Amino acid sequence: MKLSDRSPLRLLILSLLLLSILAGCGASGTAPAAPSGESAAAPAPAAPAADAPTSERCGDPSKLSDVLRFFNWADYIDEEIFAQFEAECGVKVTQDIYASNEDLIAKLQAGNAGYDLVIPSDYAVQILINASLLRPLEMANIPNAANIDPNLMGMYYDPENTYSVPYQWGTTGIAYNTTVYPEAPDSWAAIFDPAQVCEQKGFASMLDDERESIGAALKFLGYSYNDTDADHQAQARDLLLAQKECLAGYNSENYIQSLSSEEVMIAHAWSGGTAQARSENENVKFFIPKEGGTIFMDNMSIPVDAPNAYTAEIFINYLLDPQIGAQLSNYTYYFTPNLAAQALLDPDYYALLESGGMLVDEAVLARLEWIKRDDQSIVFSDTWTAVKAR
Ligand code: SPD
Repeated sequence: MKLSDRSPLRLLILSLLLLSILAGCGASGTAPAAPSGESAAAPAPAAPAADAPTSERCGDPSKLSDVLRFFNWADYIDEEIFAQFEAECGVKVTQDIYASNEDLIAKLQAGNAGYDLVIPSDYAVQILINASLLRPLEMANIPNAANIDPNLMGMYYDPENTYSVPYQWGTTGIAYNTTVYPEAPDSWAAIFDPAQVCEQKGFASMLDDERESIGAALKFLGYSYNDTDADHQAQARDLLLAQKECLAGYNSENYIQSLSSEEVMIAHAWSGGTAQARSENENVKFFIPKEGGTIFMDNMSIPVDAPNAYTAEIFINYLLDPQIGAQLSNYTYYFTPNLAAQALLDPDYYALLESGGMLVDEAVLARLEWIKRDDQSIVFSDTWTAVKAR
């Protein structure tokens, strides 16, 4: 059976996978009650002006701001959605880009960033909650949260979804160009073994992301992505320093373009980004190394000092609409947590992921690990500073 078929069996397999993922993530398994769908307990709005938005998807127009400031990862939304939201609700969305969770966390820690909506990954949600940097979501303003797969609510990092709702999920592994690798590689050795990576000197890149890149080195060495042992961190540092001699660079923001233009032939990469490159260049494929890769859930959250929290909740609700949710994943090629959107994905969405090696079956799932934080995780920053400094 082709996984690209929209058969009940495929949907069952995906559901089972999601249940396994949930178990791996330590979710509570108790999804919060579905939102009521009622509008916010606010005074009845005055009659709208002639040019005011009338769509139900815009909430209470009298409470919307003119502008919404969105802080997001690169290539992680179809910008047409901004134009559609502006046409429908009269709110202009502006977007700035960050390269890693650590960059996002630093920006919010500095204060007064002015952002209304951010997209932290699983462990970063936990860090931001612990630092009191997120604002509780008013779920009455987000009735489309009922479209989210209940198995993906209540994850370990925010058990009641007080501060976050899922946006997109995916995996981290290696992207490669089949013209250089007619035999698909299967190990991190392709990018960490000096003999192999230096054969592609100047044509290989790593993600500019301390938890992902140090974690990948740790995994190649036989350790966990989350290993903070000083000796293991030193081994990972030395491996990354040796590899650095032969890299084109660290790149989280342009690796998609570098892969599709063939400036880079092998890259540490995220699944959806690699699929975006494959949609431009069919020589680009992806694999999860036999030693293991990561799985992640990225989430929508509102900073505690967001100037326009209500508008952010209305935009979150808009993104969770079935049609908009499908438009989002048709563009990003990441997996949607929106059950109502899944049936609306383009016919070639799963076909591209399947032929490109991005689908997650049970064998792949067994090799995936969540990046997590604990009180020792600061050592990753020290190791990363040592790697980047040289
Ligand atoms: N281009 C968007 C990439 C989003 C990746 N976020 C996940 C990071 C997991 N560590």
